[in-house]
Parts: sequence; C-alpha cells; structure tokens
Amino acid sequence: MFDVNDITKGVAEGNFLLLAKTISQIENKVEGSDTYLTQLAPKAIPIIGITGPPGAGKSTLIAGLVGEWIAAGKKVAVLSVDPSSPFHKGAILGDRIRMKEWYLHPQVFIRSLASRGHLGGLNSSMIELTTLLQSVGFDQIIVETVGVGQSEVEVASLADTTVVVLVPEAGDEVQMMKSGLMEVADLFVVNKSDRPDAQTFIHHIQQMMMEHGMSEDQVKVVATIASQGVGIADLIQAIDAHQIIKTALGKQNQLMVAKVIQLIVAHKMQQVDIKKLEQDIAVEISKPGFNIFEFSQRFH
Ligand SMILES: Nc1nc2c(ncn2[C@@H]2O[C@H](COP(=O)(O)OP(=O)(O)OP(=O)(O)O)[C@@H](O)[C@H]2O)c(=O)[nH]1
Ligand SMILES: [Mg+2]
Repeated sequence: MFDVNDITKGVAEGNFLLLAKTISQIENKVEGSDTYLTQLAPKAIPIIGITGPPGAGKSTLIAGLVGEWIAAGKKVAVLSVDPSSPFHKGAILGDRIRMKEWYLHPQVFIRSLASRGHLGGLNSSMIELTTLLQSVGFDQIIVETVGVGQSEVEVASLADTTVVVLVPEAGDEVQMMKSGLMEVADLFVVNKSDRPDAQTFIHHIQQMMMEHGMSEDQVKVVATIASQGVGIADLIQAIDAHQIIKTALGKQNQLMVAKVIQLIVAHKMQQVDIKKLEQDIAVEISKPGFNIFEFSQRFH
C-alpha cells in the first residue's frame, strides 16, 4: 500500500498513478488494506451523488460541473459506477467521449468502477474509496450511478448531497415514484430542458413533492441543458446551499451511522462463503424439517 503523503503529492502534481493503484488494492482488499484504511485522515469534503435513469445526461452534467470547479482552481474526483448490465456495455466508452476534455486534465481524476455483482448495484468498496479521495487533496468528489434498482438508495446513504437527474419525458414521473427516487433526492435536476415539455414536467415534480410533504425550500428543482452548459451555475449554487442546510440540521451523524452499518454488514458478509452457502442450501433444502432460521443462525 502506498503512503498517503506520496499519493497526495501525486494528486497535487496531477499524477494519479499511485492513487489509481491504491484504489485497485482497496477494491481487491489486498492484505493490509484494513490497517491502511484506519490510518486515513479524511477532510470534510462533501460527496456529491449524481443518479438518475440511463441517458438522462448525468455524465454531460458532470463534465459541466467539473469545468466550473477546475476554473475555480479546484481538484475534482469523479467515480462512475458501471452497472455492468448488458444495456450498459457502452457506458464507459460513452463517458470517455462525454468527459474526454477532462480525462487528461491534471486537476481531474476520473475512474469507472464495476458494480462487481454487489447486491443493489454500487461497488462494494465505495465508502473506502470515497474516504480515500477525501484524504488525498481533492476539493470536490462526485459519484455517478445509474438509478436503476437499488443503486440510487445506496448512493443516498453514501453522498452528502444526492442529485437526481431526470428528463422531461412522458411516463417518467410514474417511473420516478416507483423507483423511490423521490425519497432519496436532496436536489432534482430536470435536464434536457431544451425539450418543449420541460416546464410541465417541472410542475409535475413540484406537485409530487408537495404530495410527499416536501416544499421547494427543502428540495430544489434545477432546470439544465447540460449539452449547452445551461443551468450548471444554478446547480452548483443549489449544491452549495444544500451543504449549508445539511450542516445546520446536523445530518452528518445520520449519514455516518448509515455508513458504519454498511461497513459492519459488509465485514460480516465477508466471513460468509456464498458459494458454499449455495451448495449447503441445495443439500439441506430437500431434507424434511429444513428451517430457514435454524440454518441462518449457524452464521450468527
Ligand atoms: N437535447 C439534450 N441532450 C442532452 C442534454 N444533456 C445530455 N444530452 C445528451 O444525452 C445523451 C446521454 O448523455 P449522458 O451524459 O451520457 O447521460 P448519462 O445519464 O450519463 O448516461 P448513462 O451514464 O449511460 O446512464 C448524450 O447524447 C448527450 O449528448 C441536454 O440538456 N439536452
Ligand atoms: Mg454516464
């Protein structure tokens, strides 16, 4: 494992080699990573989660945010989780094109991660990796996930600000309610606002928020046209405003509790050999008197 000071020095110089290697080591849980993680001293850099349906414009939006932030002299890290579904074969390549102007920029670190079959969709080392990024000199950290299945719920338990990106398309509002995006959003972005029905859609969201007992003071709706850079400044302002509200409400503790629970569960599950579990169940399930609780309690 590499010295955090050396990684920080690399990041400061725009050389991300040691950082990239360390990320792989943590992802692969190489010997010593547990101890390494205990030595990290993360700064209070907010993690911005950006989620939403496939193709909503998340990466284009992120490219815009990155542009604004580096112009302000900041260092930015972007982690995108590839849901590794057959629908997303081209996702990483697409992102490379979308964010190409930033791939080689010395102030920008971009890394695509596989979801690695983790239940729900996020990469199972996400807490570790974002904490590493908070420890080595970045000023802004973004996590992009496609909001399908559970991943948007997971990103909300990781991010300080969760931005849900939607597009004005018929039927989207129904889909949004179903997928639980309403519950996780700290901010809504209606991207592709160059489409004619954008205003109607924004009203739909606001209406739905009211039905959920939320006001626009609590959850802002920002209209953007990411492909033209329109609304990016508004989004940054809304993200910053949310950070201030969140701190004032003392919500950091809640997030910390959620993260610690995830780490404990992940650690416990590491001790379970899933393959063996499947084999054991295949044998036991056909036996008379098989009891799910008796079986599970063997792992307590
Ligand atoms: N008309 C219009 N097109 C946009 C806008 N923003 C992005 N796009 C286009 O929408 C397509 C998808 O954009 P991405 O940024 O890759 O979307 P994404 O949400 O990151 O996609 P996945 O990561 O695959 O889920 C691209 O062709 C963009 O050029 C916008 O505001 N208006
Ligand atoms: Mg993308």
